[in-house]
Amino acid sequence: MTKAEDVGGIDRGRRRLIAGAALGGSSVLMARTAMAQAAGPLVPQSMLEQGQPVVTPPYGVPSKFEKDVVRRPTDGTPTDLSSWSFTPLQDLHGIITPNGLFYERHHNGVPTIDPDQHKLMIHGLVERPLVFTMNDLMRFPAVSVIHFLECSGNSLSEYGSKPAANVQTSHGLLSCVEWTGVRLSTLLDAVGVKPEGKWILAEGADAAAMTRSIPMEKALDDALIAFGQNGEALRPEQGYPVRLLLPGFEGNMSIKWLRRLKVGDQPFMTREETSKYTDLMPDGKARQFTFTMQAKSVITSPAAGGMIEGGPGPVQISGIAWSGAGRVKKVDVSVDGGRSWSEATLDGEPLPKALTRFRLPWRWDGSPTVIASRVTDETGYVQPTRKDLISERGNAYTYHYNAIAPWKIGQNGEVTNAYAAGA
Ligand SMILES: Nc1nc2c(c(=O)[nH]1)N[C@H]1C(S)=C(S)[C@@H](COP(=O)(O)O)O[C@H]1N2
Ligand SMILES: [Mo]
Repeated sequence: MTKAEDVGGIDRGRRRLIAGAALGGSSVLMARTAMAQAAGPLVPQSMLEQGQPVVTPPYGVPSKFEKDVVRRPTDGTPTDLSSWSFTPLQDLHGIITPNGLFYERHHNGVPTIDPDQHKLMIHGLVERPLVFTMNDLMRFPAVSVIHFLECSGNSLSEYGSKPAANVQTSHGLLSCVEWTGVRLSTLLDAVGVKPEGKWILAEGADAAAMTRSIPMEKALDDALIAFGQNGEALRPEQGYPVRLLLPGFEGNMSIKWLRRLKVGDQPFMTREETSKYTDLMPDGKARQFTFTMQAKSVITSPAAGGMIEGGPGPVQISGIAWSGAGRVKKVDVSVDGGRSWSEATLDGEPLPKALTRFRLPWRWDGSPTVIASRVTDETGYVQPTRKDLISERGNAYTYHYNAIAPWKIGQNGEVTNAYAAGA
């Protein structure tokens, strides 16, 4: 067939469609029903009935068949005000977390803030203390960047004797979105930091009034005053209308509902810093200001809490890797309990301080085994085993767990956390 005839064919088809539409939608459906009956039972019901019109609903939601793909709360806190919920990593595909599935960690609930009333003050050791409205902030040059956010308490269950039953609760205090905002360095330029200004106190406008001390070096590097999340405004849970984002640092420092930045000459030693976000070492010393989230990876499919459906055969192993220190360099995957490792394929060029998706096709022969992933980042740091991590840090440690996560595959295809299974 020549190209001209080809185009003619499409044209003829389109004319027929237009004629059908002129007769009205119902006669098109009737004609199709007759065709469908002639064609036999393979024609799905969805071709025989009218679909939903546009803007049903005005703000789109996932298919009703995806109703189980949701954040799940922890069962570990007595109140849902100071609590957290986990991202369903096992159900996600690439590196971006949909906004409705972003993990949550609130110390005193989610405040309701009118963006027209909200203000951000920058004061302390600066030449010109300033108060910015949201409108003021929007007039500065902005950037959009993809970064993960991980709570330093992510995977803390894996230190103890009761490791999590599924990957959502073992690794789900982790999300990754495209953030939009103004570089903090741009705003610091506007206020003029005095030479003795070395630390910044960041304060949230929630009932917890959360505060953390931010080193000036980070503030001038890639810190972001973020108001956008995956192309739309921040969700209330993520700090609407504006939050601090410190790429690669422990989630706690990315203060939500940001209302104040105060420049000082030393760390402010807030409550978070003197008690909770300090790591106790085996020698009794405390590791304070452990800001950077070290490299970590996890297989999300097949993963603990799931199943290999349909028995032995090809299985696409897939997971995520990330590093607060920069880019992922490589990910190795073992399908024999760590005896041998093969390099996984990475989806495109890894982005700094963002999730990287890795994949490895595998043929499961149906016998029980243990699968695991191990990341190496661009600094050369290699993700440790749990044994090595614990022998270095001891058991009093609660935060910054980043060891290799081994998943056990049973004869029936059931996938369980190998630590929970005693491996
Ligand atoms: N104002 C304020 N900022 C906050 C918190 C909070 O409770 N209040 N929680 C912190 C903690 S511990 C984490 S891990 C992240 C969680 O951000 P997310 O809820 O958007 O996932 O926000 C941090 N910033
Ligand atoms: Mo956190």
